[in-house]
Order: sequence, then C-alpha cells, then structure tokens
Amino acid sequence: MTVRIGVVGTGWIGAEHIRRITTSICGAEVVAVTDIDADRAAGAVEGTGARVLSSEEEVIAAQDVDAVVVASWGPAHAESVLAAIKAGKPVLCEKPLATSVEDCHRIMEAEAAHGSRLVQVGFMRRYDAGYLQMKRVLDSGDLGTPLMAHCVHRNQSVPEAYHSEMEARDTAVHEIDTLRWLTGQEVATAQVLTPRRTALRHEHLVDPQIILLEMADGSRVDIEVFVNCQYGYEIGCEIVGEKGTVRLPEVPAPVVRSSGSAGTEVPQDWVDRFDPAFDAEFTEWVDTVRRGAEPAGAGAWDGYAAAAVCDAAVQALHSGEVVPVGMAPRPALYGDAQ
Ligand code: NAD
Ligand code: ISE
Repeated sequence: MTVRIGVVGTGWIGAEHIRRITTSICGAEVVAVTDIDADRAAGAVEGTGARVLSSEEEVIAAQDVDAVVVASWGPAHAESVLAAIKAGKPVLCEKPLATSVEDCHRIMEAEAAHGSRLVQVGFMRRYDAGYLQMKRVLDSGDLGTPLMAHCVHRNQSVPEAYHSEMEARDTAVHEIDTLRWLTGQEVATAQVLTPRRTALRHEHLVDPQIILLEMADGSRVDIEVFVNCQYGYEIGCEIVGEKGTVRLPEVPAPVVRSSGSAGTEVPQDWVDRFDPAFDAEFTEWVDTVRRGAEPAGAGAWDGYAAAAVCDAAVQALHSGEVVPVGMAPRPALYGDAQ
C-alpha cells in the first residue's frame, strides 16, 4: 500500500519534505497540499501530480489523505495537529509541536481521548547516524553515568525576523530534545549566559547565547547557540561520562588538497547537514503509518517537554536567573521511558 500524504505548509521545509516523499523515499506519495500562499503551494507540487487545496481542513478531511505532514509556521501547528487527531489521521508535525505548553496539553488530551498516539514531532536528529552511534555507546553503559554534555549549534546567519527568544525555541530546541533522548533525563532548570555580542548580527538580536541546563539527575548540559557564525552550519555534541566520553562524529566529507592547502567543505545549512536523517525519519514514519502502528519517533510528550524547557530558557534569558522547568506528570499514554 502506498501511503497518501497531505501537507500543510509548503515553505522551505514543506517543499523539502514534498521532494523527499516524492523522490527520496519509498512507499508514499503527496496527494494534496495547502499553504496560505497558494502560489508557493503550486510551485512546491509542480510535476508531482498532487493537488493544491484552499484550506488545511480540506487537506485533512480528504478521503484520499491517509496521513498529514505539518510544516507551516510554529504558531499554526497546534490547530493542524488537533484537526488531524480529530480526523483520526497520523500526523508528523515539524518542530515545535506548539508554541505554548497549554496547546501541547490540548494535543496530549486529544490523543488520550483518541486512545492511541497519532502524533510524531519532527525532531529528526534522533535519526542522524552520528547521534544514533552516540546513543548506542551511552546505552551500553561503557561510559558509566553521563555527567556533562557540551553542545554547539551554529547557523551561518538568520533573517531579521529571527529574534532572541528563538535561540532557545527555534534552534536549541533540537539539543533539548536530543539530550533528553540520549540521556533519558528530563531537564530540571535552565539558565542563559549572554557573551559579548557579535557585531555581525541584526541590532535587536542577543547572539551568541550559552544555554545551561541541569538535568533531573544533576548532570549538566551547556549549549552554545551562535546563529551568525558566518562560515556555515555546525553541530557539535560531546558527552562526558564517569569512565569516558563520546563525541558526535563529523559527517564524512572528502579532503581536498589544492593551491597549497587541504580541507573539507562545511555544510551551509540544516538541509546539507541533516538530509539523510530526514530521509530516515520519513522512511520509518511512513512504515508505521502503513502498518497502522503508533509513531516510533518523538511524540507529543517530547514536544511538550521541549516547550516547557524553552519557556524556562526564555524566562532565564530575560531575568538572568536559574529558572526551574515546570513539568506536569507524564500521562500513561506516553509510557515510562524516553
Ligand atoms: P517558511 O516560512 O519557509 O515556511 C512556512 C510556510 O507555512 C509558509 O509558506 C507559510 O505561508 C505557511 N503557512 C503559515 N501558516 C500557515 C497556515 N495556517 N496554513 C498553511 N500554511 C501556512 O518556514 P520553514 O523554514 O519552512 O519552517 C517551517 C516549520 O518547520 C517551522 O516550524 C520550523 O521551526 C520548522 N523547521 C524545522 C527544521 C528542522 O531542522 N527540523 C528546519 C527548518 C524549519
Ligand atoms: C531551524 O528552524 C531549524 O530547525 C534548524 O535545524 C536550526 O539549525 C535553525 O537554527 C532553526 O532556525
């Protein structure tokens, strides 16, 4: 069976996912899309055979749509996800699941009322080969208990609309999810340090930032977020355990010797760096939809936990204080472990 997918939001990542479903992975096709910018939607499906509909309601309700991908702007995510749950259709929602913890609660309540999990959140790093290798090492117990993690998240530059709170909510949210998943620990507190600002930024932006997390077991995570680093896209992660360390491997790239120097190209953005992880994420998700199984990636609880940590980090950015993360008890639907 070919899984027939409807896509809500056909901007940068929406168009990437349409291309991915159409040309990179097997077992699925895009049959309907929508975007508040109809021309953009038409451009994204050119040559695919998918139709452009005028609203997300039409996409989600369409008889030939088996599952939904949400790739619109963050503030629009919650209503689309709730509509998909109401229709009983699996939904893969790009991060963030929602822009408030209240909306994340509404989504978890809707899933509970449905009686099984339908939501996967697009935390694609859980499918990156390097992070998966790190997880295997950590799960083996060879390093003992994790004590510290040092993370780096650098973007070449960001548009003027990107503001200081987005360093947590839009960018470090990936490390927040990844560290919860790698260590099996929830985040207890957040603090934000603001080093000297780069001159190569839009005036309003606090960049770089160092986000410090304390996990529930007392281990610590530091995340350098620097979204105007100029040279490209770089992701780093090292975890220090009682008996050893594990570091995210560099993505293999050819070493070029020329004109008296040797070097490798640096990825320029998240598409360059994580394309294989997105492919793996979609391949698995499509397979779960085809089998009628619950999604295997990050779920609504993970989306909620990330939102709660981001709230604390944003409060910490403004106050300069160490801010506790307020977390509700984990609903039974989401099990005990990460
Ligand atoms: P974008 O601005 O390029 O595209 C968003 C699109 O959504 C636009 O075309 C806009 O017209 C459309 N849209 C907004 N509200 C809508 C609505 N109610 N219904 C239908 N369409 C609507 O943004 P983007 O970079 O593609 O990001 C989209 C989402 O994907 C964001 O939530 C972002 O955080 C996430 N994202 C994730 C990653 C990742 O690494 N996983 C990378 C980039 C973006
Ligand atoms: C973007 O939305 C992403 O999710 C990228 O992975 C991240 O690197 C970037 O900072 C975000 O703006």
